[in-house]
Amino acid sequence: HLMSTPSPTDDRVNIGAKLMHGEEYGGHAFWDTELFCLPFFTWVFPQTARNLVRYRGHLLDAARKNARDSGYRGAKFPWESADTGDEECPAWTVEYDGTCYRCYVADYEHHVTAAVAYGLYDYALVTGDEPLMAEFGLELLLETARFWVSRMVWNDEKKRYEILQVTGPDEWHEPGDNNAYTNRMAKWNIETALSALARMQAKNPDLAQSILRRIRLTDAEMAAWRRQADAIYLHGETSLIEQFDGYFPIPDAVITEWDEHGMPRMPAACVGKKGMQRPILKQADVVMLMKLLPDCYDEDTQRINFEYYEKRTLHRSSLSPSVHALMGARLGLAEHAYRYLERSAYVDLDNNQRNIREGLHAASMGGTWQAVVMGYCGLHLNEQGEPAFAPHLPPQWKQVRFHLNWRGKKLQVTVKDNQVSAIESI
Ligand code: IFM
Repeated sequence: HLMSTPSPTDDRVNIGAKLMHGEEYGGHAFWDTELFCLPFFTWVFPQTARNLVRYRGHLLDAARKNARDSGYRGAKFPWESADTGDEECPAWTVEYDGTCYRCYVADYEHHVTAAVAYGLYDYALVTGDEPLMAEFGLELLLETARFWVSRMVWNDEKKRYEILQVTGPDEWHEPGDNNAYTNRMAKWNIETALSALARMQAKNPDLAQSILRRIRLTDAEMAAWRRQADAIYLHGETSLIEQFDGYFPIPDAVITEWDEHGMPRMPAACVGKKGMQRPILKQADVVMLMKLLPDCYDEDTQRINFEYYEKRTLHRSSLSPSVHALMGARLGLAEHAYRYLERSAYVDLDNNQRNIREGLHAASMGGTWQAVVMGYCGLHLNEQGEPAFAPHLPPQWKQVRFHLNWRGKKLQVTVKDNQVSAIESI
């Protein structure tokens, strides 16, 4: 199903959240593409991945216009994207019972911009696609960084930069100040853009210079970026991380019951409460951050946050279980995390989100692949930038076999008894 919409020959198509199988979300592309689906293509079908990344490259000018229209600088990608790159997310939706609902996600969910940058950067890292970085990749990283710099405000009392009125991946707390995921990804975006620029300056100074001239980026502006990235508020990088300012004081409640599909039920104390009145999350937020930037958090911190937020996450978005499956496997909780893998893999077969009438779940499919290959089999890039594995197979699996495309070579990888072999295949 994942293969049904992106194309190895067409860089003007993307992956609708419901693939070709339903009308929900109008076929629009979300952050689902970069963070959930793209890794599968990057590692297995890099030509298709390249086209998915180029899709965003074509829409860089539209993203610059989106930023300007919202009063920011740089490039701000839309929450929902289609051919023009304009924001396609409706401000109002009509619900099944005929009532109208004011939808704020496009107003507050700015984290999609960091996701686009992350997907591109990860694709380039894995494939070594320098021509793409030269063509528009570096420019996209710099322009998205510029957006984040303009999105921050200085808090003079606390002597730090902040991002106010924003929603992270968990859409049930909308909006909050200093969402930990968004602030950290903004910092990542700025720092990554600057280090990618430094690498290009060392390798191809003329090209780097011409990109800087084209986007009128000066040393003085970049020095200010560095200061802002250093001074953005992060809720700490060790121990329990507060999802956003004011999350911890919300009267606490934890999940204690599950339905027949193993999906958590809303704690009784929270029934009838909404948004900021309850601590229950729709989907992984801090845990998602640790999945994306594992090197920024030590193992204890990852475990503490996984265990805390797991008890408060309802997984009402199909994007959520695969993140918990992957993180659980990485943290050595392979058996415990297996329930999340099942929820992700069977989302459409079991209809465990109860919305199959609206279409299949693309992000769940990409997330399931990542949970198996990157979580249970532990695929990652090692310090030399080569594929490496740290498997944690659950006891009920004897062996896992899958294919990768590593820089033009087709590899057949077998993980058995936690030993890995990779042979070139035709
Ligand atoms: O992008 C997701 C979002 O995170 C949760 N609601 C559905 C969107 C499309 O899948």
